Amino acid sequence: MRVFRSVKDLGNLEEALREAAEIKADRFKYQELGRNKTALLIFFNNSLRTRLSTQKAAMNLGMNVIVLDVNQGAWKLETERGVVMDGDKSEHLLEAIPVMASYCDIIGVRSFATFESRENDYEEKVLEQFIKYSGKPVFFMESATVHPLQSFADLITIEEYKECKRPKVVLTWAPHPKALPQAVPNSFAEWMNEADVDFVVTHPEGYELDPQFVGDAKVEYDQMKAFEGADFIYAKNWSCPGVTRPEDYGKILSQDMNWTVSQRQMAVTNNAFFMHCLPVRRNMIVTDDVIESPRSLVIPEAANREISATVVLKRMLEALK
Ligand code: AN0
Ligand code: CP
Repeated sequence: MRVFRSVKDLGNLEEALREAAEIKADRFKYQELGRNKTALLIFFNNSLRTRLSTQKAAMNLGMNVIVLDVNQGAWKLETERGVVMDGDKSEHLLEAIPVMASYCDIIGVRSFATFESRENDYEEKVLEQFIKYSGKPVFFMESATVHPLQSFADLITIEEYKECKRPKVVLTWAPHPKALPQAVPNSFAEWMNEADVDFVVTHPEGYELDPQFVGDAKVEYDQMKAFEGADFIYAKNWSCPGVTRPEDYGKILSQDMNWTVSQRQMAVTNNAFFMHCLPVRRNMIVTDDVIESPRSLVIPEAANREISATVVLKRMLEALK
């Protein structure tokens, strides 16, 4: 695997899930694979889980790890070609990428949507430059539009906890005070479309996800209806994807607290498990009692980030040979 951004990069999904289970049973099984190999993890944005779980995954495989917070201590990077660099940015990505690549074997990048332009974000301008100019395998640690390590961990978690063969999984929008990217719901929808689940998305009007990710998944605008009989509730806020009205891209269209996941909605589910990628704002996205309930999976879900990252790095190391 040279690039990891999509569910399709894993090939056969059942096989990938079997590999995840194998690694979870013995996470040091491939400790020799990463000997004298270096992973460079580059963060343009904050992180708790991705930073720690990916470092742990690399260590499971015997790799060395370098972590760089671009905005803390490194030179500020220009990402657009052709600009006169007379502002606060001292270095261009076009030099920085090959330099960084010269010190490592595999590169992970976190670079969120900026919301400055829907086109730039959805063309993945930053990540595409890393792929093009690094000459190294690149994995996405949440880009402008996708968060595949999260969705893989989410799918592993659903596999572990499901109580029937084909569970009903509901992705629900929930309110948040700040405009958040669409990367997590985009990827979650993309991965659920490939998984053996009955997948439903619910959100207020105007929050329609990009068709390349949501495909022909069922969209139900009535949240209570969507929750009926659900086995898994996956909550997340996202800002306007700008599908129907491009001028609204990245805007907050609703802060309706009726969408906060509480016992009121959970009561109509099939005793559903609650999931969220974290970090989560309590009593905006989900009430204290739901996130603290015995059916809340947020902690094992986050723990599975180590597993998804170990599988991905293992496959990238195998492709280096
Ligand atoms: C980010 C987001 O919503 O994409 C990261 C989630 C993993 N969340 C925040 O910025 C709060
Ligand atoms: N879920 C997730 O990616 O968390 P971080 O932003 O803390 O890495």
